[in-house]
Amino acid sequence: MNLSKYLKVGIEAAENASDFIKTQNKEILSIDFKGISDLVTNADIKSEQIIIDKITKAFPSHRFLTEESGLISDNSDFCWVIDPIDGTTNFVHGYPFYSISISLFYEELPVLGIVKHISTDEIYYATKSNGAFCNNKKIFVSKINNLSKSLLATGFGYKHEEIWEKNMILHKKLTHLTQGVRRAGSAALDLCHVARGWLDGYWELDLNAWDIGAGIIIIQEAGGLATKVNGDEITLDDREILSSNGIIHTQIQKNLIN
Ligand code: LIP
Repeated sequence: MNLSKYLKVGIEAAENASDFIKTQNKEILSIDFKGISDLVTNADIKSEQIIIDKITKAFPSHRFLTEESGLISDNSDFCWVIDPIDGTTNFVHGYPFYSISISLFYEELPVLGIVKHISTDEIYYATKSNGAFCNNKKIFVSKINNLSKSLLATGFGYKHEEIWEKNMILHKKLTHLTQGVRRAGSAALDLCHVARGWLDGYWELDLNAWDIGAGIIIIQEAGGLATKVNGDEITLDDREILSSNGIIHTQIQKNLIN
């Protein structure tokens, strides 16, 4: 399947939304709460509309799964999975680690992923079997082969319940076994940093498809692995992810499971 026309429109949509988000700042934002610390702003809503309008104009029959609107239409093999601002809490505070994540799934499998790091103007993208890129430069995962020499990342959902408590314990355990575990607050960017070899692995246990859709294929095309914690293939319905350079995948996995 030639994916270049989908990539072109996807990148234009991400850049249009990014240009809009750059005009927004905490002084003018209207902020709402989806949960105690789960924020949504007018910028999340507007960014999502800019992306959906751009893609729908080019591919009117395609369906969408988005953070702010959920599932839009259901009769196409093509599904665009969108997080209009991944790392909204960071964005609201002006902490420069938030992104736009756009992915395309064909028959439930990822074929294209785009992540725009707005504050650094870096755009990551990958299409099936064509490799992964950052600003048009090919990227590859690291070659670290031992957990004790690795730098990892993780994240925590908004519900401070059983899974949150469990991952706090795993964060401490893996911090002890590695050179450190970062928690920066945008799953999409954490996955891209594994893809470019800045991190050697990233896991999270309470996530949504739109947080990880693009990062999954960007890591796979950069030579890494992205699976469920038990190693099974990850699908849009899964709410957890374990990603790595592939070499230390089982070393991380066995410490997350046991
Ligand atoms: C965020 C993720 C992050 C996770 C946060 C939140 P959002 O997505 O990117 O990894 O730890 O809890 O889910 O809500 O900013 O789109």
